[in-house]
Formats: sequence, C-alpha cells, structure tokens
Amino acid sequence: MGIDVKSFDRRDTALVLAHILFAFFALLLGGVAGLLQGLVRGGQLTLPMGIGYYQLLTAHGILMALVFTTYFIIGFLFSGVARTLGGELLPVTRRLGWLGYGLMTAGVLIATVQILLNKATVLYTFYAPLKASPSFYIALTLVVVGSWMSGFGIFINFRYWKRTHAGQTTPIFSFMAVVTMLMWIIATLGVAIEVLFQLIPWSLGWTDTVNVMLSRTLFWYFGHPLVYFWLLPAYMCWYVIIPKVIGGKMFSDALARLAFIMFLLFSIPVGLHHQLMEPGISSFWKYIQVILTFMVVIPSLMTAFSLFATFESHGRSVGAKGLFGWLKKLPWRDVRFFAPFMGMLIFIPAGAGGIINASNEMNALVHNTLWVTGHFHLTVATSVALTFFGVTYWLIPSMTGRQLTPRMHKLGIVQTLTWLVGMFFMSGAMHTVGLLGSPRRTAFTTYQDHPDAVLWMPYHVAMAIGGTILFAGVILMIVNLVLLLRAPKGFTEYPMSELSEAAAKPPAIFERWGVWVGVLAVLILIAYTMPVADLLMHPGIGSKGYVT
Ligand code: HAS
Ligand code: CU
Repeated sequence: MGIDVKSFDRRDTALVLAHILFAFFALLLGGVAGLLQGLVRGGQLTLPMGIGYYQLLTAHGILMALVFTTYFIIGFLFSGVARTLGGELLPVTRRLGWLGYGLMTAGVLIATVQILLNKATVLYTFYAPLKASPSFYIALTLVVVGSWMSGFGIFINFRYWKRTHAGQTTPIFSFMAVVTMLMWIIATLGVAIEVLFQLIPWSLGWTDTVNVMLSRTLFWYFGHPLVYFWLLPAYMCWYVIIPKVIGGKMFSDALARLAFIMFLLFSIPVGLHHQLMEPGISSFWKYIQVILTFMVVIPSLMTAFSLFATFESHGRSVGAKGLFGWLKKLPWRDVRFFAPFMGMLIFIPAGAGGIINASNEMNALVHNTLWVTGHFHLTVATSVALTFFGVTYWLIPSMTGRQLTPRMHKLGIVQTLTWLVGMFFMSGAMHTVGLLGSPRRTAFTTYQDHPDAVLWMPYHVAMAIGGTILFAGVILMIVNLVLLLRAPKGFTEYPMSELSEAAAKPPAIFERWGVWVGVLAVLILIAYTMPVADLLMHPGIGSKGYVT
C-alpha cells in the first residue's frame, strides 16, 4: 500500500467501514421494525409482549431515515474525500472522523434503548407535544454534534488541499462533499435550538409547556434540508460515479457545481412547505417559501438534464442511433449502474409527487395521509437507498482490496428487482389509499367499519405484502454485504470520473464560500424572520407534554 494511489490507507478503510457497517446494522433493525409495523397496519398481526405500534414506527423511522442514511453518507464522503484529496485523509480529519463516530454511536445507542423502553415513542420527527425522556433528546444532540465533527474534518481536509494546490480546480467529489456538509451544519442549527432551548428544558420539567408551533417550525427549518442531505450524496454518485461506470464522461463539471450551490442556497428556506396546513403562520410566508421550494426543484431538473445528456452522448459515441438507441448501450448487467439507475428512474415520479405536495391546494388533499408516506418511500427509500446499495457493491471491495465478481453483480440485480417489486406494491398502495383519505401515522383500526375505511383495507393489505417483499430485500442486501466482505482478494476500481482535459475551468466564484453562506443567511432571514417573530410574540398558551 502507499505506492499504489488506487488502494486505500488501512486507517481510512477502517473509518469508512465502521460507518458503512453500522449503517447496514441499522438498516437490518429498522427493516425488522418496518416488517412488523406493515403487518400490524395491514391487520395481519397483533404485537406480542406489550410492544406498541408507535414504538415500532419510531424505531423504524429513526433507524432508517436518520441512522442508516447519516452513517452511510459520512462513510461514503470520507472515502471519496480520501480518494480525491491526495489518496488518504489528513490525520486530523481521521481523528475528527472517529470522534464524530464515537459521539454519534453513543447517541444512537442511548436513543435506541430509550425507544425500546417506550420512553421515546415520539416518531422520527419527535414532534411536541409528544414528549420523550431527557436522555432521548440528549442522545439526539450527541448524534448531531458527532456529525459536525466529521463535517469539520472534511472542511479541514479540503482547505489543506486547496492551500497546497494553488490555482488547481478542486476535485468535484470533494467540492460536493463540502457543500453537503455545509448545508447539513447550517440546517442542524435549527433542530439544535429546538432541542436545547425547548425540548430538553421541557422534558426535564424546568418548563411546564412548550410552544408547539415554534418547535415544529424549527424542526422543519432542519427537516427539509435533511431530505437533501440524503439526496445530495446520491446525486454525487449520479454525477461523478455513474459516468465512469458506463465508460463515459461527466456532461459538465460547472453545471454540476452550479446545481450543488443552488441546493446549498435553496434547500433551507423552504421548511414551511411541510406546514402549509398549520395555523399560526401567515399564508404570505407560506407562499414565499413555496416559491423558494419551486426554486429548489430547478437544480433537480438540471440534474435530470445532465444525466440524460451523459447517457445519450456516451451512447452516441459508441454508435447508438435514433432517439432512444443510447438506452441499449447502457451496461444493464452491471449492478454499479443498474441499482442507481433504477433509483433515478423512480425519482421521476417521486419528484413529481413532491411538486404535488408543494402546491398548496393539493397539499390540502394529501397532507397527513399515506400519500406522503408513499412519497418518501419513493424518494429516500428507493432513489436514495438503491443508489447507496449500488455504491456499496464497489465501495466495500475497493476499500478492502477485494474483487467484485460477476456473481455479485447478479445477486445485486436480484436485490434491486426485489426492492422495486416490494416498493411498487407498498408505495403504490400508499399513494392510492392516501388519495382516498387514509391517514398516515396510524395503527390498525377499522373505524367501526366506516364505509371509507372498508375501502382502504385492501390497500393496507397490499402495503403489508409490499413491506414483506421489501423485508426480503433488506435480508438479501445484508447477505450481499457479507458476501462482499468475504469476496476473493483482488482489485476493484473506485469509479471516479475525472475532469476531461478539454473541460472549461469552473468559475472561481463557486468556491467563494463566504459569498454563498452570506446569500444563504439573507435568504433564511427573509424566509423565517417574520414567521418566527410572530410565533414568539404570540406564543398562545403552550402545551403540556403527552406520553403514549
Ligand atoms: Fe419531499 C414530504 C415536497 C423531494 C423526502 N418529503 C416529504 C417527507 C419526506 C420527504 C421524508 O412540499 C415527509 C416528511 C414527514 O415525515 O412529514 N419533496 C418535495 C419537493 C421535492 C421533494 C418539491 N422529498 C424529496 C426528496 C426526499 C423527500 C428528494 C428525500 C430524499 N415533500 C415535499 C412536501 C412535503 C414533502 C411539500 C410535505 C408533505 C406534507 O403535506 O406533509 C423536489 O425536490 C423534487 C424534485 C425532483 C424532481 C425529479 C428530477 C428527476 C431526476 C431523475 C432523472 C432520471 C434519469 C433516468 C436521467 C423534479 C433527477 C431516466 C431514464 C429513462 C430511461 C427515462
Ligand atoms: Cu420538504
């Protein structure tokens, strides 16, 4: 090692693997919770031993949406930062990475115990006035602070590289990693304020009541950029990894960077689109944030455009003819391509669903129904999850000096197909029954056999069937992971697109971080000052806590 820049320093491998393996451990536990709750909701199972439906729902949401994603993302970013910024991480970055890992893991373990003890049955959004134990909120704080450590590590590494490579264009993967972590840190400030100043004092009994609307507003200030924190690493794979996998080139380095800067600017001042149906916030400010929401759709449309351009120009360069001939030139049997590509494909209806959600009148129809659950199982649990699975197939062997075998490609494709079939039934049923009015976040009930509820039941059963297939998908993924860890020794490429020589240098303004953070701060102040001031000045009577 060391001479061949293509293999990783063992210390970096350890840091990355620790994150990725913990992520999959969370996926397995979260998958068990998902299976059980799907069966309960479909009326197929009664939970034994006093376990509650909402307790499972909390465990599922936290383990999947928060733990699986965050660990996977940080591990993936560290690997690419090591790969692109000189072949290995700086010692200080590695130390911050382990510190972050330790803090996050302590937090996750404490939070999981609290959920198992039924002391934190508050779902993954931990909305007040549902009240958890103080340890649960402190655990969440540890997770957030831990993730900041890794972010700082990445920033320091990036700065060091820039200083020592004056005048060179920064590697795009690392640029994107910096944008992702910068957005994350600025976003988590909102939830940190909520937890430290509202939820912890309230949970400790220092205050009797909590300003619910303010807490939800602070939560969604964080909660929307949270979904882009999941998406951007998937986009990094789509922009930077996939062109290399298909043997083509990135369409445009500058366009990709511009899209990421737009995500940085527009991901945060849009949280009110989760609160369109809530009282206490004037419709004017909701309207402003809906406009900004439509702004944040634009970089996704730019991404779609770039990807089509990458696929088509590669196809034509190897002789594809006609409007869609390029489709035939794509490497369908390569799981490194197939899994993320299916993620992209699903992101088309998933994103369309998001645009429906963001439209005020239509939000009135779908808000708090299973439609929304269907939406986020397509976005995060399919587009993002399948992309992360696709990354795993090469990341593990390339970091551990092993070979990605043809058999693994086949098993990976079977896993992807299982996921798609499961999601078709589950998310399809959720979307449909959501339009028929079936509420989300609700255990099994027949509503005294009300005619509407009778109509919903077959869809709930379809959800349970889909959920069971998805659980099989989780198990297959875990099996594949174990096989990857035991694959024959050898070499697997880390498929990182390099900038083509002819490509124009991206404008230097893209790396004027002070400018972007400044513009972002202005946007946040415009979008949030008045609504938050209103909520502070008219706090209402506040709510006492509720424990289920
Ligand atoms: Fe969302 C609720 C609006 C994207 C996740 N969203 C949620 C929740 C989650 C979530 C978890 O405005 C529930 C939160 C909760 O618990 O209450 N969402 C949007 C909009 C977008 C969007 C406008 N969401 C996401 C992504 C997520 C995610 C991404 C996770 C990763 N969402 C909402 C709203 C709500 C909401 C409201 C609140 C609902 C309510 O009432 O509670 C947009 O960013 C989407 C833009 C995307 C596109 C698609 C571009 C397509 C691409 C693929 C190209 C494909 C290729 C392959 C090239 C416009 C990039 C083609 C090949 C061929 C052969 C064809
Ligand atoms: Cu959102």
